[in-house]
Amino acid sequence: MNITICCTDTKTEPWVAGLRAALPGAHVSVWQPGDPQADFAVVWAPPQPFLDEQPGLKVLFNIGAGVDALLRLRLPPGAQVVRLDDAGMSVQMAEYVCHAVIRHFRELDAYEADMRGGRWGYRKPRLRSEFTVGVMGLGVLGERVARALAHFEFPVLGWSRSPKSVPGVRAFEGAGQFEDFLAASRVLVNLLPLTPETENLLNRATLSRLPAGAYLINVARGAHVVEEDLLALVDSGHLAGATLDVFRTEPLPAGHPFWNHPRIVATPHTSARTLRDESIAQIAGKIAALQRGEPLAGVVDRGRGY
Ligand code: NDP
Ligand code: OXD
Repeated sequence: MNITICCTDTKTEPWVAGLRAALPGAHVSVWQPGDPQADFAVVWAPPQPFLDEQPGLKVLFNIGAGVDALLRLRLPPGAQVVRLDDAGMSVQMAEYVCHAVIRHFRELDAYEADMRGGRWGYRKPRLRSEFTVGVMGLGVLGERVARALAHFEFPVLGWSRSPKSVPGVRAFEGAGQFEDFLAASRVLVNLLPLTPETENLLNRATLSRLPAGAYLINVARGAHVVEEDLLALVDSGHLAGATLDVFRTEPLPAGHPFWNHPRIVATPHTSARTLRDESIAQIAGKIAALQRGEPLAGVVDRGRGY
């Protein structure tokens, strides 16, 4: 069995070593132009010539949860695309989102500014019952985030394409229930995949449906949000602010208004990182399952886009 690795912006040697250790019978190498055909590929943002030279690939293992960038390429027609299925990401995402929600709810940013300014002062406690958090996307990451928020006793809503039942979460589904979901969400968390249906979904019209003073947390993809519309709504006061981990252009360009905006917290696409050891174990486990003829979890539906 041949496994080729083609991951942009990734130190590949540890992946080679890890996969060799996990699958001792496999030939594992980093792709070079002209290499022989491989059975499986481990990829992140591969260049198109790699895919064109490897038409016989059976499976492309994407070392991330989101496959939007991969699906924009011309893929080997018979290859399955398999995304990382949690592999240590959902707990990171739950930490990040709960931190952002609690920081906003408890006004910790204002307390930090007070302490830096030498001011000792209390704010009136906010009512948790008025801080309904709406989670867009109830998949591997969204469901974990929604459950974690429910542990803190926030009222939690979830929105997905198909009906979902998650304990402690009021579920909304499909385009028909989107406006009601937005209208009830004082904090909106985006954990949708980026697809033709979800691109630019957070725009002036949809963000205006949120209650006055609402807060946005975007941890999915920058292209879900029309950035000028978000800025205009924050500047007008309709939105209290935003925590953004992802941007239309990454790295965030110098001079972009998000860098220094007083009501926007920005982080460099780091809310849930790919963990190498967990990912290698998952990929090796899936290859072994395939060899035994078992079905795989995390296979992407190319038509649906996630
Ligand atoms: P999943 O594919 O497991 O879940 C996607 C969820 O979105 C599902 O609940 C799905 O509904 C819902 N959904 C998809 N399309 C629509 C639609 N048109 N309308 C309503 N709901 C929709 O994805 P993950 O939870 O694993 O990951 C989500 C995204 O998070 C990734 O695609 C990636 O972009 C981003 N991400 C960001 C990271 C970061 O560091 N910032 C790290 C990892 C991921 P249904 O259940 O009905 O199918
Ligand atoms: C992912 C990401 O999709 O890191 O895994 O954004």
